[in-house]
Amino acid sequence: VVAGIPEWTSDDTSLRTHEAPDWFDEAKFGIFIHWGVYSVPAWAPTGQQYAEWYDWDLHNPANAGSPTWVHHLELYGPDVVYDDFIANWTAANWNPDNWTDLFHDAGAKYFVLVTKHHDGFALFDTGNSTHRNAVLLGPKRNILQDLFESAKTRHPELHRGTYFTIPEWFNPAWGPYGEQSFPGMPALNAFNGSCCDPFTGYIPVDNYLTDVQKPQMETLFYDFDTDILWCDIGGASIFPKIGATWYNYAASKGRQVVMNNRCGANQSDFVTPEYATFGAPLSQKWESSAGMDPYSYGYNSDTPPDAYQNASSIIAELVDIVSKGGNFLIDIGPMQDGTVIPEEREPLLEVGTWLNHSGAAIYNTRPWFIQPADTTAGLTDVRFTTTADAFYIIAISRPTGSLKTAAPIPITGGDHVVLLGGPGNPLSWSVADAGVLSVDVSDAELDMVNLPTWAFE
Ligand code: FUL
Repeated sequence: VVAGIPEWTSDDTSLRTHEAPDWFDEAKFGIFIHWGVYSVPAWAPTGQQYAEWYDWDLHNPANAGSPTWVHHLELYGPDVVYDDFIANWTAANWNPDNWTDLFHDAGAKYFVLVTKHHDGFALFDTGNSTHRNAVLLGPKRNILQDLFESAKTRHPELHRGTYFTIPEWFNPAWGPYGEQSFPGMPALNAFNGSCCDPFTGYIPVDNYLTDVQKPQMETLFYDFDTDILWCDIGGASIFPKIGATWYNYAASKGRQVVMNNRCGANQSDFVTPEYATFGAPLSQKWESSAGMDPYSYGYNSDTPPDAYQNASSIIAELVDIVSKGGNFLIDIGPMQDGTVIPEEREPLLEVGTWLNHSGAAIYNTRPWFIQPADTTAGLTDVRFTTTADAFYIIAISRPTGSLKTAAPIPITGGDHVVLLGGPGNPLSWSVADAGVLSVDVSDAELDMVNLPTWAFE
């Protein structure tokens, strides 16, 4: 029991009192990692389907004839099944330090590793719940452990999170619950009318919830001390029965943990729009996620290099999201050997450079949202954030002339305005009309920075 912190119990009334902690709200920017067996075939029709859904597109009879199914038949023939790719997931060039350095250099404050996607293949030791994992098969490494250890050692300030799917495609033990989450899910893997690839690594269990989900979630909670339980899909879930014990455990260690809205519970600490955003702040914390690929979290070899998001568009999205109270979880999809392709790595490093000079307008801020948000004179596209004693204006498009806020700003007592990332000289400004702020901008200065950001403090 920790003074001042309630003991959670496994009922909705109690669990509803749990909220996203301040560190999560203030972090704003995280990195998502989708890396698994699906990184071997690494294919989907670009812009239309997630490459990490390969197994589903291939083996659900309802998807016979899908672009992925056709691609697979042409390239590998009908006898190769998804689980045949397991042996080709080598992680041969994977150095977790390169990844955690990248997260840090990108300016992220947390990361979320996919520890088990819907294909049911875990990236950690799953004990006797299944042998379908990266310790025994494929890379033969405890990926989750190696990544968390690297982060702990090199960048302990990074919060460490875990994505965990609630259902599993084709797992015979999920079968009884299957239709709830994946309508049309067949009981067996079938391909091309014939049947069946085994669900490699499967150990027969009596109950998916108590014999698979429970021990695996508890491994994430207690062996890995995850800060973020980022569930997916929802549906039949053990979480409501075991979440309170996790919260109490974390609190007893002085940690505050957070869970999303896909855990199969009646409550959540934050909501998770996917490749989408909101038009205004919400009453609840939210976090938007997206791949740097136009429409895939896992690596898609079909995507042309110039289709990936560049740094300016990532920053613009981050700014937009943060100005409405959200976090941005941007995803990388490494290749099967562990390489992060330059199309994903380089923009992230540029985002880090921008955050280095302008991050004060992002981290630890609150939204200052006015309707309409983007009518500041001289700008077509502008966003605002604030702290107790600073006010930030971020221009998504290049402004001309002077800036003037469309409403009184939320702080008083500022005594200078500076362009972050600029030469540092104070700019001329004025506050009139009960708090409306005007700032003179110079073209020469604007040439120096991408997404110029002004601080009034
Ligand atoms: C979705 C999944 O189905 C996608 O593959 C991806 O993991 C995304 C973050 O969540 O629901």
